[in-house]
Amino acid sequence: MSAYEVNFDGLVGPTHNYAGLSYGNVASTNNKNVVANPKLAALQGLEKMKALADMGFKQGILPPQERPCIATLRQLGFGGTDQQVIEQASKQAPRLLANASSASSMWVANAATVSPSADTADGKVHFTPANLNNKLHRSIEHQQTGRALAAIFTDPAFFAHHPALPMHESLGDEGAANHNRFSHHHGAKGVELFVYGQHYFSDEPKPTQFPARHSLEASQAIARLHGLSPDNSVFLQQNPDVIDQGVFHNDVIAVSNGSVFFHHQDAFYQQEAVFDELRHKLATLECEFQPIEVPRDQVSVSDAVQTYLFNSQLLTKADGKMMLVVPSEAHEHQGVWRYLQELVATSGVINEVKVFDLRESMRNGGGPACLRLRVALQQRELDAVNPNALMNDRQYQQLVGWVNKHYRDRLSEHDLADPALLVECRTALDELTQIMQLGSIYPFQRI
Ligand code: SUG
Repeated sequence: MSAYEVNFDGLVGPTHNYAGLSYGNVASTNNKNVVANPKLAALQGLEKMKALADMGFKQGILPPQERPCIATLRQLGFGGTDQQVIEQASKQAPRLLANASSASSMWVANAATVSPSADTADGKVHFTPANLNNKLHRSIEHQQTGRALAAIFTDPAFFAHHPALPMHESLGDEGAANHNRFSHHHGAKGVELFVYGQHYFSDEPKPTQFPARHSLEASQAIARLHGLSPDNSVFLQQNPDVIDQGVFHNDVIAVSNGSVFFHHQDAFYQQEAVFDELRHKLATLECEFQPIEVPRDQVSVSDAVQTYLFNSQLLTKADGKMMLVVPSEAHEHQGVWRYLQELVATSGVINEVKVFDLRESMRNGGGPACLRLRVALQQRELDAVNPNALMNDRQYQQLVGWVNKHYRDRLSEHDLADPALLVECRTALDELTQIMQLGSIYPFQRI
């Protein structure tokens, strides 16, 4: 039976802005207070989804969340009407309001970890929303993420949904951005590679400047919950030095597809032993591990962070060759672009590069790979997915019209105090639940 990798992209929400909320994410810090264009951001994302769908790749859509998150602000003691909650928060605690207003759920590579049915003990696709506990604005995403996933992957015969892990640094979980899967083809049993920033309960090295958001303890818990076995799970530590240089998620420095692992020479700590383990476990599945290592003298870690070369999507085309989807920043950098030209000419595996302008998301540290959650599905599982969450001409036209109707083309941190923004967001999401047939996944009162 056929199987596919479906890339579900996060639809950018109406409150997309630059508030500098993510310490350790260089782009987020550097672009604090830049005026954002939510409409353009959402349209850039939709354009990527549509272009990939048109090329024949299976493409899904994940809805944004309600922001500002009134429930969070109420939990923090702001009361009265929703408008009064925003007014008080903007006067008394504008940084809390900024955290409650972020559209960060767009980066769905952090939404959850997904294990395909070929890998799990019960033969179901398993989902665990990431707790994202390292950043306040992201720690409030997981419940709504769980509701959205459950509204799209509904059938319990095929899909198993877990709650997020407990909210503590020792169990910090950033989801699929730190998760790679290797397999012969998308439907075959694979080996799942969990990359973590720190082994919390240990004396192993840790970054000294920026936080290690993701722990080994979290990765091991997810592997247990998803029913993976020691034969098909492997754990690898990120190099703490690269975290300190701005590699806050592993997908900023590595990307996998099939049996290929495209990664930077400095990405990992004690790489060799773990690569041997991967090679060995894959060999038992008759799959040959193919690492492609980018040397630091061709692309520095700083170039990788600046251009997001590795935050690319590596996709298998109909002819079996692979295409790398990169952001325009990688095209504009001479050295990185030279490297890519050489790669395409010589690698034999990756023979095409496709460039997308995702500047609005990139300014917050989110490239092509951050915007998508990979879900490998067998045909019967794909048939069970809510069809309105899949991209096609009709959904594209509807969503472009929806964005143009509801989104602002200018948003600064100052604008977050405007109570009209909440009404706009709710009106937009109310209409979106109908376009995507999501049922009542949003907790707010219908307008
Ligand atoms: O978690 N940025 C996100 C970017 C996430 C990128 N995802 C992956 N690498 N998979 C983050 O740091 C910035 C929001 C702000 O500053 O307003 C932000 O949350």
